[in-house]
Amino acid sequence: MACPGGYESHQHSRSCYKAYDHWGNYNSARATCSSDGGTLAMPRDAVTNTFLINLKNAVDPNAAFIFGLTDIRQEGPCPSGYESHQHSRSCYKAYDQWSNYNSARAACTSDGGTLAMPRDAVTNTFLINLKNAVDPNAAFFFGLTDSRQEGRWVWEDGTVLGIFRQWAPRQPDNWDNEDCGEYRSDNHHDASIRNKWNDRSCSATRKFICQVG
Ligand SMILES: [Ca+2]
Ligand SMILES: [Ca+2]
Repeated sequence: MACPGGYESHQHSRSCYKAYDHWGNYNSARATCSSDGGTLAMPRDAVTNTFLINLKNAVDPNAAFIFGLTDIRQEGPCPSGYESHQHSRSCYKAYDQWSNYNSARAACTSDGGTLAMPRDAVTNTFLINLKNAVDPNAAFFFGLTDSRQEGRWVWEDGTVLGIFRQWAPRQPDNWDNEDCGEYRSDNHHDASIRNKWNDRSCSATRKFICQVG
């Protein structure tokens, strides 16, 4: 069986598996697997379970590893005004109102969510389309900040920014102490930075995108 790069083939379960040597929570791990074209691993029988145990232990015998079993309800209606996105299994809303980062975060919290976290290209594109339908001329905050430690970018759920990033050229530049992530507008006069990420002052006034689930 042909497997994607870094994955090992397992004949018994007719699947390919990879034990990732980096840290994530359940949702970010699920998103990583999804962007590989798969899912979190499902050890449905003893043979597969043993294979996965050996695989994870070869990568790190000291770490705990998440696999694909949950009692979270994975599908369901989104809150009012939110759009469902199957790939990331979350709901998103681009707010057509101006706010600084902390007030935007509070608005998302009161919806039961967080500022949106575009962790992969598919989700990033979805959010770009969502915000541009609301206002192609505005910049929008999303849930990424380096306010706790300069240069260490962390998503709103506390996980560290991974390989996927869509900064505009020469960003983040921390110009005048910028610690909060924004999307540049779709109609920015400089076409090379349209819809790209920029670090912006957290006290700046921007529109914003929330995520629930
Ligand atoms: Ca900064
Ligand atoms: Ca900047």
